[in-house]
Amino acid sequence: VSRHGSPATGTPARLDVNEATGRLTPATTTFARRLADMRGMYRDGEAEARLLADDPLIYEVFQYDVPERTGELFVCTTVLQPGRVGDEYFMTKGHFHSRRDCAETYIGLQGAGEVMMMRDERCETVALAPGTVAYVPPHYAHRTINTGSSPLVFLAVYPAQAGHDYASIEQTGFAARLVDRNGTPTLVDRLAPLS
Ligand code: M6P
Ligand code: ZN
Repeated sequence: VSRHGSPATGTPARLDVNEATGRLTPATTTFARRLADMRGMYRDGEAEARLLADDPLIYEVFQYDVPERTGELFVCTTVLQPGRVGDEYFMTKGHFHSRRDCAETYIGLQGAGEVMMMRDERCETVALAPGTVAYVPPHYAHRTINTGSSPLVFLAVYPAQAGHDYASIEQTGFAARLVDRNGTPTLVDRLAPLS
């Protein structure tokens, strides 16, 4: 899946967000990640294997591309489905920015979830919902997690030169996980035993 489509020309634009679907128009890049696209990222391998038979859609991204130069801003929406792999909530892959000095802002539009952020192997979460803004400072890896029962939709804005560094998240993951413990989203260590 191509991460970037054709860049818009950098002229004034109006973008529309469909409140029901989260779809951004116009979007020059759209991509979807299914469970098979993030194999090994959830703790419960048996639950993952069971779900892979249907390979559920986890999330879609609708992005308005701009030239990848300093000063430009990417704008995109993400629609993250509700669900769990074992006791672990559906989540995005998560990434650092290739340019570590680039921040990001998430604006909640629908649903309820958390943004997990990590620096130096320490994780914290910030709630994301309609009417809230989560600020991801430079140098923090970030991932969103849907803790609700409907799609989590949010708008992201980030510097065009930021880039996505997935490698370290694919190798060692985040230091913490967000799991359902008797109906309550609970932050546990990455290696905590399955409940
Ligand atoms: C947000 C932004 C995007 C990111 C997307 C999905 O919309 O941070 O840059 O691509 O979430 O997250 P990921 O790239 O980690 O799969
Ligand atoms: Zn980012």
